[in-house]
Amino acid sequence: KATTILAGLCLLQSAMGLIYAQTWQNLITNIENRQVTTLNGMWKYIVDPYESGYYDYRRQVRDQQSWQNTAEALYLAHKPAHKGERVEYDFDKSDNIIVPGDWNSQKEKLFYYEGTIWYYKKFVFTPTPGLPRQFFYFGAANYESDVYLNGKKLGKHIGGFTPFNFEATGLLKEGENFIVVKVDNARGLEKVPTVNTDWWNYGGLTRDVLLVEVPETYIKDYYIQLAKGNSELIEIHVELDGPAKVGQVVTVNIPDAKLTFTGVSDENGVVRGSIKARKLQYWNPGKPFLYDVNLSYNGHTLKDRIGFRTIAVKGRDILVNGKPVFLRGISIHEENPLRGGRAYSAEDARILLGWAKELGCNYVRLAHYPHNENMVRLADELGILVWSEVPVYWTIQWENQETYNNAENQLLEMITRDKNRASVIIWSIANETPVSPARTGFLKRMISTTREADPVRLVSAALERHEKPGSRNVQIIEDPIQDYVDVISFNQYLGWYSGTPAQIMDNEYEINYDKPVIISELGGGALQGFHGERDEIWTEEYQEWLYEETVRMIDRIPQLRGVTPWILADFRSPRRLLPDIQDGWNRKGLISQTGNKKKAFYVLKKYYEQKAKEYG
Ligand code: GCB
Repeated sequence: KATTILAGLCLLQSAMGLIYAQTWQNLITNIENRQVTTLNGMWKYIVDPYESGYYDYRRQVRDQQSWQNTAEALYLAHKPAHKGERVEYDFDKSDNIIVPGDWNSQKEKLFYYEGTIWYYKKFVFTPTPGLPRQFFYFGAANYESDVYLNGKKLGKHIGGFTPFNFEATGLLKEGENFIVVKVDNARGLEKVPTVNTDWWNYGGLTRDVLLVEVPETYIKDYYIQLAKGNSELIEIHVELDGPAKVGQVVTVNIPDAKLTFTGVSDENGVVRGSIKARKLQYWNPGKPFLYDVNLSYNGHTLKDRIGFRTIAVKGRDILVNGKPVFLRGISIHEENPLRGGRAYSAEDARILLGWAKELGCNYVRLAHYPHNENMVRLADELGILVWSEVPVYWTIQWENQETYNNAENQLLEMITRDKNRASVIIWSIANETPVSPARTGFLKRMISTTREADPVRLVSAALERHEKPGSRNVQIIEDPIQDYVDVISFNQYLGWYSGTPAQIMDNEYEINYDKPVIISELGGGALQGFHGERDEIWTEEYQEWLYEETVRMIDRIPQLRGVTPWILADFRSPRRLLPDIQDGWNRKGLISQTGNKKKAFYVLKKYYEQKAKEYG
């Protein structure tokens, strides 16, 4: 009997683990076109490094106990009822912080802080007639979030760069309510990413916080994209959620293409089908076209703007709408160097993608985690192709099942949010991971999950190059994962982490795959404004020379179909310790933290002008 109970407990535990880990299943998409009330703006916050608002002195989680200690459980936001009552916190007397935004760049004393901060906001809720269900939606919060409404727990989310939502129907009161969010950005070996990265661990409610109102049964998510390898067939998949989700009529209308689709939902609330579309105007890089799309159900309409294009690999070519492209790219971190801190706004996205356009890019690598939705929405508008990645970076715990569940959930949250964006063509499942059987097994599972979730887009991973044994200058690409991806990608720092720019041209690549190749990183550091001879490291001249030699050398790789040098702009990293040069910044940017272009910027720009001509 004891074993059955134990088994039952284990099941329960893993079921709870699943609830936490699989938040992607609840994700509401196309948030910007829904009925939302913003909770952005001023919030109160309490720094709680020992998490005493969360754990009691026996380290029991307070919100899992039947009796809640009003004096210490911060999420209750309790106020003393009489002058003798002990309450050991007070949100009203605490400092303010702006949401969205990381805490590190807003508060000097929190610059290096890693741990728990409690966010608190009071707001007035007035129900909207006809929209009886409410959800709290978070664009992202780094890294772990526990959300409480009026003292009641709504849920927990893990992962710092993907959206999530929790239902609040029945718990919101007409009039005043309060929401408390515990955000913890402590790093951990088992987390995704793990303790070791090369970027700043910005903590907090880093993206929008919104209250979303929807009908009782509503369109939760959908997929409206060209079928694989077919430029004349639009595949449609719409998911309803709610008590009446079965047997409902859903319409998808694309007025400018004169197309209408009508379908009836199955026992899971899903409508599946396709429409022939003979005279579509396609979305192309540099020449984007977006159609207005209206999804209707039971008198409610949800709007989106969707581009249609095919994406495929044929031999060594990457084909967009059947035409070979060269991906003139740049890697980008989600950071606004001018302001310092995480990028979060549409304005930030305009600055970053504006710089990429100036450089002559038709493509960007959004490293090393999913960026905010503004970025991909703007890429759709501007006609810039996108590589989108999950933070499976360096040395994740490959043998830990929880780590896998977490990585997979982040992957599925990314795909769920962005699967209708024409700009996104490649899902990347990892960056620079050390080859081992456990790691290869982990990544293979990630690849099959990606293909199941999105059968159309390409899959890749930023892997590594190696020196061919017995040779000093032959670089080989040898990784069992390359057999499973559509595009061979690797990072290479010849002339920086190995050798000098003078030696770059001595190298040759031997790539034994008949697939397109993208170099996902290359580059070197320079302090903008620091000048000297080209062989003096950290000067703009050194970086310029490194770029000149690198583009010459890689241009000899016959399968080369794209490159995303590292990186658009200098970004903060705690690993970068050299005084007067780095001062906590990775200096591989082509643009400085003050927005000034370094000399190497123009080398790459020139290379891209040549590539644009070659590919017409
Ligand atoms: C890499 C990593 C990237 C680092 C970069 C560097 O290979 O993928 O995250 O920032 O090198 O600057 O060393």
